[in-house]
Amino acid sequence: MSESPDHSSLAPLRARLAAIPTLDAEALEAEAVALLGRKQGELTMRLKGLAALPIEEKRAMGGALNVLKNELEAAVEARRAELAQATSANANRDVDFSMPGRAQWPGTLHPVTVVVDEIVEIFRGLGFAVALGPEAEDEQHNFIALNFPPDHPAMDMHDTLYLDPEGASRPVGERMLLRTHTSPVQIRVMRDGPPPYRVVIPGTVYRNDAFDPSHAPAFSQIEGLAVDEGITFVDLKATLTHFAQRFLGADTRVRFRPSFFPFTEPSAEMDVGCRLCDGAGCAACKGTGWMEILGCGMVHENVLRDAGLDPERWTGFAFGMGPQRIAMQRYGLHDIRLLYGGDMRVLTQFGGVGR
Ligand code: 2NM
Repeated sequence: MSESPDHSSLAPLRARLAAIPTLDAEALEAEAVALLGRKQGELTMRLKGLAALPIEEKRAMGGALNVLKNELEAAVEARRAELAQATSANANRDVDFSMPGRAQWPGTLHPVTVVVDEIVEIFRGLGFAVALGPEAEDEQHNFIALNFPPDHPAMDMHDTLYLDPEGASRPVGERMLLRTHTSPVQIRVMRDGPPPYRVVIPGTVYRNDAFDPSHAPAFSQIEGLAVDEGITFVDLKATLTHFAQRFLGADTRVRFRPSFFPFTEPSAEMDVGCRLCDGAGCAACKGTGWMEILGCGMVHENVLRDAGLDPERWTGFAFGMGPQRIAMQRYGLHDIRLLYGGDMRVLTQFGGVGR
């Protein structure tokens, strides 16, 4: 190409060279005739026109036309070859190149996954590691090691999904069940080796509840545990306040209310200022100006002792929260069932991308 003299009268022909149709055999052959046809072809006509030119111009233009003719012939041949290949590759296929493409349908993360990932990332930033454990547990890890008294109502068949009904005859403590919280994983962490521990445990937990607007038989939980020398309620408050402000915004207000759990003493619920009414009181916060976001407390000394830790040396705090409830608060959903069954309206509105 670089050999061809730059002659402006050849520009329109060069433009047609670039535009030779690629996918339409009929149009290609018509253009080949229009350009290179022996009788009326554009190039033939120009070559014939050379006769009228003075000798100097005749030589220059003749050379340029011959170069262009070679290029045009090569280009037409190349397009013919491309077409032949495309045609044979698709010979046995019913391909319609004019059909519009199918719309892309990229997947999204479930809104609960988005919430779980965000929570885990905040605690990872504080030095917490992720720990995981089995969903089929024994009563020992799920209840007894957590300071539940043997007659606690949560251990009733009405509340907990027991596995292997014949195994109900096993000794209390050895019966198998679907874990009702992720706390048994904390027990496993503590029995696995000496403190310090800083772990968060995301996972699915099970209760003997039917689906209704506020209950599901299987749902997610995230719990956390920090045990070390000298950990106090101040560490609990500072850590969980930091979490709330990272998760909901730096201006988020928190309050701790006394509560009760068998495995912590003292125990508390942490509320955050309602974002919808800014604390004034609305339907979302039932007029209180506050929304409960998690439960927490200092690990009960019975739990530490049972896990082989001396409560005079080691202390710790623990907490637990429900990502479905948090996702419902965040996305304004009033029925937990919307988060189950892959409802595309929920997934496309509130789901996230990437992981
Ligand atoms: C909660 C609230 C408060 C908790 C305690 C423990 C353990 F194993 F360390 F004793 N695990 N999880 C805990 C404490 C969980 O969930 C609402």
